[in-house]
Amino acid sequence: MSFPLKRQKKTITPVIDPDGPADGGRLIVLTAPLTESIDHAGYFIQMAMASLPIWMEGVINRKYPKWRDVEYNEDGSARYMPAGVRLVEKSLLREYRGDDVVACFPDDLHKFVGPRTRVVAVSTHNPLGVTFAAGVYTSIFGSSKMPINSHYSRELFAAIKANPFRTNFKVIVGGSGGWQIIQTDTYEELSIDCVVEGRSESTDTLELFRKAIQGEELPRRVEVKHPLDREGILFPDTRTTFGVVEMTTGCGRRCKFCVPDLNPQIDLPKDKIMEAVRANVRNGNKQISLATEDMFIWGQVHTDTPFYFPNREALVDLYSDIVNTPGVEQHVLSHSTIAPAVVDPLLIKELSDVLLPKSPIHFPLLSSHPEKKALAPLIGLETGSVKMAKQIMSSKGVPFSIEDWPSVVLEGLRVLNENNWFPAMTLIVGNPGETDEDVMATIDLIYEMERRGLFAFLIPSIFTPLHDTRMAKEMGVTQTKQLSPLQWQLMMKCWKMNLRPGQYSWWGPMAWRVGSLGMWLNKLRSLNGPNFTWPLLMFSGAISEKNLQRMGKIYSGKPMKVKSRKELLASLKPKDWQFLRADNGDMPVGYVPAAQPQAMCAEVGL
Ligand code: B12
Ligand code: SF4
Repeated sequence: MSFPLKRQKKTITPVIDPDGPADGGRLIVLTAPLTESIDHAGYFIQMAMASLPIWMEGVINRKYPKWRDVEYNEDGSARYMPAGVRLVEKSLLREYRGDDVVACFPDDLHKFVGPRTRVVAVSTHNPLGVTFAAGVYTSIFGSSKMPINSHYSRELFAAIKANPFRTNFKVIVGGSGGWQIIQTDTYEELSIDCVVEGRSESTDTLELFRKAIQGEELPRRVEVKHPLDREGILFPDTRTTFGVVEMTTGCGRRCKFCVPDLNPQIDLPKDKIMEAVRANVRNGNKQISLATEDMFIWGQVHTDTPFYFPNREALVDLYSDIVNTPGVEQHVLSHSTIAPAVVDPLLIKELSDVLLPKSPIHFPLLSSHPEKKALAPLIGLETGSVKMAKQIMSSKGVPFSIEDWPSVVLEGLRVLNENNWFPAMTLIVGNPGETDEDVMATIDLIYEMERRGLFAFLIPSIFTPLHDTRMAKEMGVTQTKQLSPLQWQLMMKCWKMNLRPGQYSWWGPMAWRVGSLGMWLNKLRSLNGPNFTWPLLMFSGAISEKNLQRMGKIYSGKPMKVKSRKELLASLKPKDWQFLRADNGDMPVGYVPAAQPQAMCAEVGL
C-alpha cells in the first residue's frame, strides 16, 4: 500500500470495501476530528473554526484553500495528531503491540477499521462547541449555530456510526471536550459507548480498553485518576499537532471556573520535554508549543519559593534550549498569567530576546522588533470588577492582593507590551451574580487600557459553567438576548479595540463585517435583542462613541486610580520581599537583598 504524503482531502471520495481492510484492520484505532488535527495553517485557524458557524466555512476556504491537506506516514496513518491522541497511543503501547494500534485521520478510518477492530477511540477538544468563547460567537451569528469544528466532529462520529463493523467495536471518547458529550447526553446520537474523563496514562484507562477488547459492556462515563507526580506523565515520541509538548499540569491559582486547575500542579522534567521536542522535529515538525496553564510556574513547583515568583534562570534556559534545537523554526506560547510580568519584568525581557526570533506572529503596527515579530500568549483577564474577581478568582493576581487586580492587569500589560508581548486576553461576560456595576468596572478597565495605549487582543465570552469546576452548578447568561446593554457594550468595545492596530487576526474583523452593516443590523437585532443595537452602532463607527455617550446610549467610563509597579511591590507582605529580584528596580523601602542579611549578621557577630 502506498500513500501520497499530501493530498487535498475534499477532492477524494473514499471507496469503502464492505469486507474492510485486507489485513482485517487494527485492534485499536485512534482518531480526532480533522479540524482539531490540522496544524499547517497556524493556531488561529483552529480557534476560528471553533467559533465560526458552519455556514461561514467559505471564509476559511478562501483564506486557507489548502487547509484540508494533511500528511501521512508510509502505512497511511496520520503523520501528526493532537497531543492527546499521541498520549493515548503511547499509553496503549505499554500493553499492546505496535501493529495493534494506529492513529489515523477521520477520512481514513475505513482503511484501518475492520472485522478485527475492537475499539475506536476518539480524542476531542471541543466536539459540540459548547465551551466558552466558542459557543458565544456562533450564537451571535444566529440561525445555524453549529461551529465548523463541531460540524466536522459530528461528521467523524457519523462515519464511525455508519461503519459496517460498528457492532464489533466500542467507541471510547476522551480529551478535554469529552464532558460536552456527557452534559448534552449525545451518546446515542453520536454512537459513543463511553466517555473517559482524565488522562490516558491511568491504569483505569487501560482496564477500560481491556474490557472493550473482550467485548464487555462499558460504563457510560469513567473518571480516571490524574498522575500525582512527574514520573506518571508520558511524553509523545511521534509528531503532535502544533508540536504540542506538555510543560506543566494544574495551575495553583484556584479560579473557581477553571477545569485544568483541578489537576495537580506538576512541572515536567526538562529532559523529557526536550526528547519530545526532538521527536517532533525528527518527524518533520518545525513548530513547537509547550502546553501549560501558566508557563511561569515551570521550575518553581514545590520549591522553597512560592510558585508565583517565577524561576527566571530555569525558564530562560528551557526556552533557549527549545528554540535552539536544530530543526525548530517556530515556537508559539500557549497560556500564562499576568502577575509574573509585574513581579519580574527582566524575565519577560530575557524571554523576548530568546523567543521573538522564532515567533511566527507579526504585528507590524505594534511591534518594535526589527522584523515586527511578537509573542501572544493567552492570558485570563476575566473581569475588571474587584468584587467579582474576589468571588470567582481571589488568587488570580498573587502575590498581589485581588484588590489590586486592575492595577496588576494594567502594569503587567505595560511590561508585556514594552517587550513585544501582545497577549490574547479572555473576559467572562455574564458571570453568575454580575451586576451593572461589575460590567462598568470592566468597561472602565478597558477604557483605561485604551487611554494608556496598551494592546491586548480581547476575547469576551459568555460565562459557561464547566463540568466539575467549583462553578459547575451556577447559571449565568444563557442566550445572547439576555445580555444587558452594558454587557453588549463591553463585548463590542473589546472587538472595536481589537481592530485598532489593523488586522491582528483576519477572521475576527471579517466575521463581524461580512455583508453590509444594514443587513447585519436587521438580522442580528432580531436575533440578539434590542440591547445590541447601540453597541453595534458604536462598534461599526456609524455614530462616534462621544456622540453615543452624549446621547446617553452607552456608558462613558470613568478614569481609574492605578497603582504603579513600585506601589504594587510595596503592597506585598514583607515576608515575600525575599523573593523579589533587585535588578528589576522599584524595590520596597526597607528591602534588604537576600545576600545582605547574612553579611549584616556577620558584621554584628551573629
Ligand atoms: C494546545 C491547546 C490548544 C491549541 C491546539 C489544540 C490541538 N488541536 O492540538 C489551540 C490554540 C488551537 C487550541 C484551541 C482551542 N482551545 Co485549547 N488548549 C490547548 C492546551 C493548552 C493544551 C492541550 C493539549 O494538547 N494538552 C496536552 C494533552 C496531552 O492533553 P489532553 O489533550 O487533555 O489529553 C489527555 C487527556 O485528556 C486524555 N485523553 C485525550 N484524548 C483522549 C482520548 C481517549 C479515548 C482517552 C481514553 C483519553 C484521552 O489523555 C491525555 C493524557 O494522557 C489546553 C490546556 C491544557 N493544559 O490541556 C487548552 C484547552 C484544552 N483549550 C481549551 C479551549 C476552550 C479551546 C478553544 C475552544 C478556545 C477558542 N475559543 O478558540 C479552542 C478550540 C479548538 C477547536 N479545534 O475546537 C480549554 C478547554 C476547556 C474545556 N474543558 O472545554 C483548555 C483546557 C484551556 C483552558 N484552560 O481553558 N487549544
Ligand atoms: S489562572 Fe488560569 S489556569 Fe490558573 S486557575 Fe485561574 S483560570 Fe485556571
